[in-house]
Amino acid sequence: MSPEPPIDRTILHVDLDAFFAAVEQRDRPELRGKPVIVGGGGPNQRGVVSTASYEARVFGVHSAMPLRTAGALCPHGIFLPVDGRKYGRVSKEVLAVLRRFTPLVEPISIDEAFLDVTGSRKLFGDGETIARAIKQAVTNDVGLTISVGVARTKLVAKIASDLRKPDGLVVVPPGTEAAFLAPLPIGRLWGVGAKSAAALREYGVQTIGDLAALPADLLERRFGIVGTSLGDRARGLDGDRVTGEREAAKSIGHEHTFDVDSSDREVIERSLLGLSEGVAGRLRDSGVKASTVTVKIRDSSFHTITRQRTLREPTDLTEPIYRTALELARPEVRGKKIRLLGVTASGLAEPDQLSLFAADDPRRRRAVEAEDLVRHRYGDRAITRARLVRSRLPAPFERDPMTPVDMRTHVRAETAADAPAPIEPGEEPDPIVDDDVLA
Ligand code: DCP
Ligand code: MG
Repeated sequence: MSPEPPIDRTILHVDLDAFFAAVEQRDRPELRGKPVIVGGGGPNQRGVVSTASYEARVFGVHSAMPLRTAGALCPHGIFLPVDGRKYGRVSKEVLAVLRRFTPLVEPISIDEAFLDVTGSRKLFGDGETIARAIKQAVTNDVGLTISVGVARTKLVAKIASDLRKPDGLVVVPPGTEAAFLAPLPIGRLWGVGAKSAAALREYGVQTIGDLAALPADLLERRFGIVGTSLGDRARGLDGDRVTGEREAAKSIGHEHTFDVDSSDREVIERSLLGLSEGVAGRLRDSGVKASTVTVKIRDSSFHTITRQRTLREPTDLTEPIYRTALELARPEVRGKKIRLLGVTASGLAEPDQLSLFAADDPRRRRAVEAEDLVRHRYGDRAITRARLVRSRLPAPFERDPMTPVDMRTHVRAETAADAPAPIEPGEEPDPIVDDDVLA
């Protein structure tokens, strides 16, 4: 059962350079060549950096860093709020360019995608030629630069695209995967985070080459099936296929695990409110409305239930989501110690598919838009209803990773705001691409 991929496959991994910051620099020429930091209202605000232009990275600023730290490192930085809708639109434009080269485009976050161009080579030339053409087309048509990795496998292509950022192009010819990977630090391998790296260091493994050289049976004995797969990947073998377009997101959900299991009604209701607020905010950021609300309740014995209800009309506002979640949860939490609560909105549709969109009270909508502005500028915590103020809920709430609707999937776990919920017994691990397999 060798995972060796067919020798003639050509996979591209495309990743936009300093995406959010690059869009701002594109749209405001006066920002070009300047240290631009996207992620909040200013250097002394709460929240974290979403991304920094390469000019700002020179000062040590990077994604997921507290804005305050960024302000200290880069006092002349230009701090801008996150304009999620705009980046979403630009992301779609880039995908449209990519699809001119192959129908097999698999977006994996807001700014990266895999392409299988095997079938396009007759028409467009070899992998490198196609990569150059795509870079040119994205620059011409969208006004942004991308970095591209070309390889026989997704794993190697992804590592390659990251090696010469920005505006990079790295081609790994078939058969040279293992040699290409060997000198790289182990952390470059997909699925190897800090914990895995530490476990592997016990075996003297520093580089991917060290890992590839470990006997397969040792890896299997020590790490089970994950170990076998790690060994294969270290040799550049992975049979993972480009799956074409993923389905659009079907739901947006937030979950919260209590530090201490709680039966306190106030605590439970405040949590539901916070979760509903987070979900509604993301619906608005994504420009969709939801027609179904689901609550998930896990008690101290790990017994988990979900309850679902369809709304009378689709919404992207906190109140109807909260009200429904509360009604669904109330009878279920009574007399129990609650470990985890989740609120999920599904049945998503874009407003132009919904004749009811215009039915909102325009004043209410303006107020919500103002809230969103503050939330984007100062972080999710800035908007707190009176009831949430005294709560000690960690903010912002944990997200479902991997919802292509906002496609901030590979937002790394070090972003406190986006740390994936810990995997608990009886729960399927979430399909996070950057997850640490041995953690
Ligand atoms: N992002 C975020 N929070 C993070 C990481 C990323 O909000 N912790 C957002 C902002 C980025 C976008 O996702 O612009 C893409 O993430 P990348 O990791 O690809 O980072 P960039 O595209 O900004 O930079 P690079 O040139 O390193 O790809
Ligand atoms: Mg990027």
